[in-house]
Amino acid sequence: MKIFNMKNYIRFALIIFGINLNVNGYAQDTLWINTGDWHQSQDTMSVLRFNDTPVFDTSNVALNTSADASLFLTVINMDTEPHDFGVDGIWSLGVNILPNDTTTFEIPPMAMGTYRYFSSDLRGVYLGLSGVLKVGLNMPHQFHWNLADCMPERMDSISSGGALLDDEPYVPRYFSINAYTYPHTALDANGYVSMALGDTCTISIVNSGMMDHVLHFHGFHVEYLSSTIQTSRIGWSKDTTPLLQGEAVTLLLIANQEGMYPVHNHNLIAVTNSGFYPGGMITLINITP
Ligand SMILES: [Cu+2]
Repeated sequence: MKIFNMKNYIRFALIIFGINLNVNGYAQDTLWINTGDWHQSQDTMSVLRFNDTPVFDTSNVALNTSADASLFLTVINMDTEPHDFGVDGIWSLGVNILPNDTTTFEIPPMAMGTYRYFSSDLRGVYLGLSGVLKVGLNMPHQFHWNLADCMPERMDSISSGGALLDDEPYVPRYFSINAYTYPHTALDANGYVSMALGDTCTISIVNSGMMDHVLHFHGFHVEYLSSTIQTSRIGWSKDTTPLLQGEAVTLLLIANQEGMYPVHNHNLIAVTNSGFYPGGMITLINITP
C-alpha cells in the first residue's frame, strides 16, 4: 500500500475541492458530469453539465490552466450512460467514462488560447456537455461565453433514449450564453462584462451549438488573440465576431469608454426566447468610471 505523504494529502484535498493546482509542472482538475433540469419559458429540459462539484449547476464550468504544463483531468460520470471526452483540434482520446465511474487522463501542454472541451456522443452533444478551456490567460479580468442553441423536442427525445428526430428541420427555441438567456444573462458573473474604465479583459468564447453564431459588439472593437478554426483572424480588431460551429476564440477588450453597451447575436432568431424578442444571446458590457 502506498504511503500517503503530506504533499499527496494536500494535493488530494485540493482535488476534492475542485481547485486547480500546479505542482511539479503539471496541473490537476476534476469535473463531474451532472444531470439536472434547465428551465426556460414554458419548457423544462433534462440536461447534462460539466460542474466542478457533485451538485448540478446550470452552467458548464470553465477550466483554467497554464500554457506550459500538462493538465491531469479527472472526470466523474454521474449520468446513466457512458460518455467520451475530447478537446477540439488538440486531442481526442478513446476515453469512455462509464456511468458512476471515474477516469483520469492527461491533456498535454497547449498554446495560449481558448479551447472547447466536450463529449461527442449524442447525449453529450444535445444535452449540453461542452465547456470552455482557458490556457495561459493571465489577465486579471476574464470572462467566458459558452454559446448554445436548443431545440426542446430533440433534447426530450434523446434524454428519454429515443431517436434524434432529425427528419424534422432543426428549429431551436432557445439561444443561451453560459445557459442563461436574456434578460437573465445580466445575472451571470462569468458572462456579464463589468469593469472600470481603463481595465482590460479577455473574453473566451466557445460555440457549443449546432449552428454558426455571429456576435455584434456595441461601443467596442475587440482584438482576436486566438481561434481554433479561423486562425487568419488572429490580430484583427473587429466589432463583429462570427463563430463557426465548435469554434473557440479569445478576444481582448479594452474598456476605453464608460457606459452600458449590448453584445448580441446578429441573427434575429437568436435574440428571442421561445419566439419572443428580446431574449436569447444578448449580454451587456458595463464600464463604470
Ligand atoms: Cu448590434
